[in-house]
Amino acid sequence: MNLNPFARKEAEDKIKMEGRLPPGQSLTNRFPVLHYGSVPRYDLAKWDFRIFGEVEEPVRFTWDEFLKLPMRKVNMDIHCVTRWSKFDTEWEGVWMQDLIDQGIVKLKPTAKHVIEHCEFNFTTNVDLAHFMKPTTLLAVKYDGNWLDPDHGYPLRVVVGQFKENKMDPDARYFWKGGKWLRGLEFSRIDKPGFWEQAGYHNIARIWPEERFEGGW
Ligand SMILES: Nc1nc2c(c(=O)[nH]1)N[C@H]1C(S)=C(S)[C@@H](COP(=O)(O)O)O[C@H]1N2
Ligand SMILES: [Mo]
Repeated sequence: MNLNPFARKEAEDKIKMEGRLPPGQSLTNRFPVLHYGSVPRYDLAKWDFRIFGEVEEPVRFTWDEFLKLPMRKVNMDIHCVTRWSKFDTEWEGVWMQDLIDQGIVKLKPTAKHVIEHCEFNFTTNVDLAHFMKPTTLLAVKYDGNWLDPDHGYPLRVVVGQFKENKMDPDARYFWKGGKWLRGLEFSRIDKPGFWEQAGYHNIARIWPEERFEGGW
């Protein structure tokens, strides 16, 4: 931890010069915790994860089975609608496209939206095209360690953007990544989730500041 009071600002200025600081955001070196409700505790022997909806065959994974899926490491910038951004974060997990390429999941052509189903009936929704991007990961590790309970242990979705693809017009705010993920529903129709129903923007692109529906 750098204790120089100007260090945060200096780091932010550097990121800004690189064109990586979206409008209305500021850099944090911390990792804030944000969610509604309480943090679930798990017995991983009883945990499972399901993929259902517009798929040829619904699939269910135990924790051991999930860990045998192909894993990738990705480095991304993440941007929270509450105006903090965190740069060069490293995640490890499953990229949906790998499951499709390996025939583990077969989508029906009618699949157009993805609903992330989390513990306590929390959901969030993303269009299929965005969900399939390499910037959307089903993450089990952050910074080389298993996720903290607060940050979604044992599995969460992460949405971010690659620094090489700065100002990615399609990048989404971090709330589109559900913590404590238990299922993915591929759907014909869109189903606005918890924050979306509370007034947050349904699409939630960062660069045009799609924070709230109606732009308030
Ligand atoms: N299950 C669940 N996932 C959630 C939320 C939530 O309330 N419940 N909040 C979202 C919001 S608003 C944000 S900003 C991020 C925060 O992730 P973090 O706590 O790891 O920073 O998680 C998202 N995922
Ligand atoms: Mo958030």
